[in-house]
Amino acid sequence: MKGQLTSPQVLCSLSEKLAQGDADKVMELTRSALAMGINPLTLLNDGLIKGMSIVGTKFKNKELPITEVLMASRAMHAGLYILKPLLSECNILPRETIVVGTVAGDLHDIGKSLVVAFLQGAGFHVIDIGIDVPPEDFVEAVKEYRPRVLGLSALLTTTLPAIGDTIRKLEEEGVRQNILIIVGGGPVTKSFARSVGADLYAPDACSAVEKIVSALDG
Ligand code: B1M
Repeated sequence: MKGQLTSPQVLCSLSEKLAQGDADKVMELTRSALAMGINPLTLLNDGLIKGMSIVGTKFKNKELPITEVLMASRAMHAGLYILKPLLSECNILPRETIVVGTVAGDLHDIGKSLVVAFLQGAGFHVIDIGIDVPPEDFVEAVKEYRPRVLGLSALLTTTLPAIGDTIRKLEEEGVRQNILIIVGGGPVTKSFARSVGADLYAPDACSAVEKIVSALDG
């Protein structure tokens, strides 16, 4: 039938358009797929999340510039905007909650936002608490949102100590033990992560998803 896509073709097209950062097309295809009777969870997993994982792999292999990753993230949000109410109606809850922020004194946002986009792309419920976040605010966020994972980002050598300060504050306030802490950002290394008592370290946004998924599933 001319012009009519089958369900697998719509899903394939959806992940392709998402990877290309075409938000309008993603919205259109999401609506058509729903009209065809495709289940919202199938659309999320086999359309949006699949598209974002293609982007993640290309970005990791340095085959895709940041600008295009951010466009893909925008397209992901466009699709999620339509799907979210339907997913919550079906009681389909996202994966674990993750709180992410850039530590005190640090205004760098882009890397952290990519981490957030990829985590959302992998189906996590992510609460981005922003930049220049003091240890007390991380503690408050952990108390309020009760995340399974906390992500700390730092881009400056001078703000690295704030990662350690934050972890100490979480310990002092008795909210450290039930969360996995992942750290990352330019000057952060695996040995630094270990030295401040973080559970996980990721050098890039895509590895952050892989590390978290394997720590939670493993
Ligand atoms: Co700034 N800056 N900056 N800056 N800046 C750097 C980081 C710097 C390396 C530039 C340089 O000198 N070559 C340098 C830091 C040197 C150091 O300390 N080692 C630097 C400096 C010195 C400064 C200022 C002090 C400059 C000044 O005022 N004299 C100042 C500090 C302000 C502050 O924070 N208090 C400053 C300011 C700024 C701007 C505001 C102008 C702007 C930020 C705008 C914004 O974010 N909205 C800015 C920018 C853009 C940069 C560069 C050019 C780009 C950073 C970036 O977005 N990279 C940067 C130089 C560079 O990196 N080439 C630089 C792209 C991004 C995708 O990568 O953030 O590394 P990145 O994130 C990666 C990984 O690190 C990892 O995944 C991401 C994606 O794969 N990752 C995580 C990050 N967080 C993670 C968390 C995780 C896991 C992985 O788990 C939770």
